[in-house]
Amino acid sequence: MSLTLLEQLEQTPLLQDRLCEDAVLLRRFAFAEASAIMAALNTLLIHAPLRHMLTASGKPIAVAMSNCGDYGWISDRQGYRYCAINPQTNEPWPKMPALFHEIAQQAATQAGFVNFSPDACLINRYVLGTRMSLHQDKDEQDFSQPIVSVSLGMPAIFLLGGFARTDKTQRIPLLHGDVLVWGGRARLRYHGVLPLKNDPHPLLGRARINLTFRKAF
Ligand code: MD3
Ligand code: FE
Repeated sequence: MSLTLLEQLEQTPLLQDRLCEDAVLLRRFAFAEASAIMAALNTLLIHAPLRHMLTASGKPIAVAMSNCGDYGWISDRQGYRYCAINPQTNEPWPKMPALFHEIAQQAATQAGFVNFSPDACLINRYVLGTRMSLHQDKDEQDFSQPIVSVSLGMPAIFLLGGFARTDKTQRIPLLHGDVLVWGGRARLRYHGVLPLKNDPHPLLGRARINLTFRKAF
């Protein structure tokens, strides 16, 4: 019996992959905690529902988003920024579950970034066809702090670029439970996600969730 590349990756145990200087892919790092993460997520999303925020030009963002933690990343006609209040509910964002903080901190440590204490967790939901175009994450105060991302549900092809938008990109499949850590020299690399293909996941169905942990301030 032969397996597809994705099936082979699915069966790969914990594997650490250096993507470029200061970027580490921890395959399956959050796999065992995935159902606990989803349970905590479903509860907090009741209080801060996923929605399509608007860009400064007034267009809705394709990825549905929410946040937990002390600060949340928001976009509206005024632009992008971190905010302690959810403008949709006028309430603070739900508390970051201890499990989330723990996984992010352990992943950062594993990748060589000790004492990472994220104050913001952006929750991204992708459905069929949803993509995220190439961008840099530069709304945080201190670029010496890493970013940790946790992928759940349907697989996605992640685009890893360089320091200019037009630099050539590498394609990296991200699977359920995979964790990425970006710091140091990789922190301001361009990156994005190709349109999601139909490959329903047993736990999440036709959706992909990505959590990004940051220190906003
Ligand atoms: C590389 N999210 O929310 S996670 C984002 O899959 C974002 O939802 C994507 O890009 C997603 O901003 C990609 C991987 C990631 C996150 C942050 C990075 C890669 C990064 C910061 C710098 C360089
Ligand atoms: Fe990003």
